[in-house]
Amino acid sequence: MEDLLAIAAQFEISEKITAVKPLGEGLINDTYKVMVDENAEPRYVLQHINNAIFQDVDMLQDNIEKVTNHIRKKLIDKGIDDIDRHVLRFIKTKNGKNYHFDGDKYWRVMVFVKDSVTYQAVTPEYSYIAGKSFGEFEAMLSDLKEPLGEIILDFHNIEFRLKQLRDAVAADRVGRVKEVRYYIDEIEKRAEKMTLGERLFREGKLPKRICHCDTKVNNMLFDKDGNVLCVIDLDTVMPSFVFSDFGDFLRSAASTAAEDEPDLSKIDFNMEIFKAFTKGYLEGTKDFLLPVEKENLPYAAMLFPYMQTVRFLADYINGDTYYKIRYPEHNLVRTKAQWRLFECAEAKEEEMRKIL
Ligand code: GN1
Ligand code: MG
Repeated sequence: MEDLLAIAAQFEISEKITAVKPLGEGLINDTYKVMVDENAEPRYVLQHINNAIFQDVDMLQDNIEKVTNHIRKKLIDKGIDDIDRHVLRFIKTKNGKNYHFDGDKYWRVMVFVKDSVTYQAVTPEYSYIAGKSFGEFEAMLSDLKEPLGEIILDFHNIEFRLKQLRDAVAADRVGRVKEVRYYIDEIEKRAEKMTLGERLFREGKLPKRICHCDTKVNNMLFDKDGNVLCVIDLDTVMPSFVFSDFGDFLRSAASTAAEDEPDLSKIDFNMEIFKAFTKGYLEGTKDFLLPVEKENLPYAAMLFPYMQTVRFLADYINGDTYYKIRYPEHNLVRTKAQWRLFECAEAKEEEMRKIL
């Protein structure tokens, strides 16, 4: 175990750090809270950047710096005070860098957002607010002039994700394919339908915009009165279809159970959440959203449980090399849960279109 106190001490932190403790439940990076007073809220957040996944840490941190600076300027222009609660602020190292490399691992530090809470599940009311906030996040970034690097190539490209699954199946590295044949076949039956977005893009009909690309419920900070403070987990901010932010939020928010719920009977796609989130999102994006984007929001709601099934399943077949797992079958359980969610969303496609 590394000396987390010593790592935190590499950053421009003037207070005396008293403790560093685990925080949150991301599947990729390891996150810690940095305490300067045991009886108060944490003051900073320390993160170990998963360098196997984010291989270009310079690009990663530069992207985040461009995004947060851009948003900060907009908020200042709008006269918002308490800026550090409305956009993440990263702390430089004592050498003026935006991350620290300890010879083995990469680390970064940001300010802990005061008096903030995260949720694993939301009500329709909170979904409406979240829809508006993610829409406004995209709107704020729509005039970002500096180009962002594509931090994970083809991150939300479903054709690419299907190819990864097919490669995993062909290699069958750990002999798990026979056990999951049913899911592979069901996925393949929908492959044509679910790759619509990539086709529209090639035909020049669908744009890419700067999106968050990890709009899970727990990537949004709320204050104690239910107002959204800011969006966190900015690693994957990059050009994508707006379907990414819309679909991935509903994948976590509209699901009536966790993404790794073993009891499939508990999983459904909640239309009240869909309705409320869509209303907020359409308000937040009213200045730029094209008809082709709006029309295909029900497709986006199906695409993300579908894509996440493909990703969890590929990782299971590959022998669990990407996502953190807590038990050997974890990626299989996740696959089944996401597939059930996909089927529920698919069954409600018409209803979604009517609501729109
Ligand atoms: C990962 O790091 P975390 O848990 O916020 C993943 C997302 C998946 C999600 C599934 C870089 O996000 O794409 O949707 O797990 N992030 C990356 O829970 O792959
Ligand atoms: Mg996260």
